[in-house]
Amino acid sequence: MRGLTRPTRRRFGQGLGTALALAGLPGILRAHDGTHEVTVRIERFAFDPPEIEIIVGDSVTWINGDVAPHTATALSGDWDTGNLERDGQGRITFDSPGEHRYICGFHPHMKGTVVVHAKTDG
Ligand SMILES: [Cu+2]
Repeated sequence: MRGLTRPTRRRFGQGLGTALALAGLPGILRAHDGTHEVTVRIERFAFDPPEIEIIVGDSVTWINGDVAPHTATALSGDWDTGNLERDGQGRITFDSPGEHRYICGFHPHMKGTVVVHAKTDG
């Protein structure tokens, strides 16, 4: 950092702030080693199971067993698996506690919930 001009330093600071803000969003970060993986099947235009509970740091993989394409898309807009063709998989890692309701982007009547619990001590 030594020797940087002031405008350069300010730009660097802004960039870092943006990166940290993105890192704080659930679902943006990739899975860490040693965390749990949970699978949600998509069958007959439904998420199975429709509600799951996980711990911070866990990942959820959606697998589409239908011929029709589906997505798992957070109502908050924070995360989205993107289009999943038949047998396609989409994986999201949850890095902060909260309740995430989601739908299929193609079929909004398909609803699911991911409840992310904080890590407990011990
Ligand atoms: Cu769908």
